Formats: sequence, C-alpha cells, structure tokens
Amino acid sequence: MAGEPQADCLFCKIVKGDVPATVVKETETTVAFRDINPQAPVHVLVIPKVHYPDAASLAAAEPAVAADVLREAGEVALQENGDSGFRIVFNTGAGAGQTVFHAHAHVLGGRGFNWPPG
Ligand code: IU
Repeated sequence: MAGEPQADCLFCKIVKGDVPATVVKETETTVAFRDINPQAPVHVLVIPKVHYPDAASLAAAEPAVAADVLREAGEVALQENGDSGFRIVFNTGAGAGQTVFHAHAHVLGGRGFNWPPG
C-alpha cells in the first residue's frame, strides 16, 4: 500500500530504529538526522516516516506530510544554524543525483552556496 514501509529501504530502517542515525529532531510524521557524508557544516536530512520514493510523489499523495517535512526543514535549520540562511534541496530522480529513493529534504547551511547549483 502507498506509504507503507519497504523492507529494502535504508531510510525506512532508520525510521524503525533498525539502522542507527544521529537524529537531531523527530515529530509524529518526520525524522531529521545528520547526513553521513556532509556537504556543508550543517547537513541534515528531513524524511517523512511514510515511504514515498521522492518528494513529488509524497506531496501528491500526502500533502500534509510534505508540508511537515518543509516546516521541519526550517525548524532544523534554525536549530542547527541560527538565522543565517540555509538551502533546501530535493534531488528527484537518478538523473538529478537522487541515490536513496525515500523522500528526503537536504538542509544545508553554515557556508555560502553558488547559483546556479552544480
Ligand atoms: P540523495 O539526494 O538521494 O543523493 O541523498 C541521499 C543522501 O543520503 C546522501 O547525501 C547520503 O550521504 C545520505 N546517506 C546517509 O545519510 N546515510 C546513509 O546510510 C546513506 C546515505 I546509504
């Protein structure tokens, strides 16, 4: 069923507690944890507890949970980096660099960022 945990999904295992992660914030619908390969001084992933392969499919099926992910991205950025600005990235599809197919927001901060992105 849509949104159900997937046995072979790493982020579903983090939600369940079967794979360890450095969790910085958790709500009823989301978990935020440090990326194991940080690309900035602050690099946290915010994921929904429900399983959807990417942010767009999450938003289409469960818009309230997608809004929770966005809200938590802002709250985690404030918690980890104060009000000095941050970037939220949703890599969507392998062609855009997505490697883990459970929706997640990258929250990046603590340094400057270029535009256009690489
Ligand atoms: P992507 O947008 O799907 O490429 O992002 C996946 C991220 O998940 C990437 O930044 C990895 O470093 C990160 N990650 C992690 O934090 N813990 C893990 O066990 C694995 C990947 I595998």
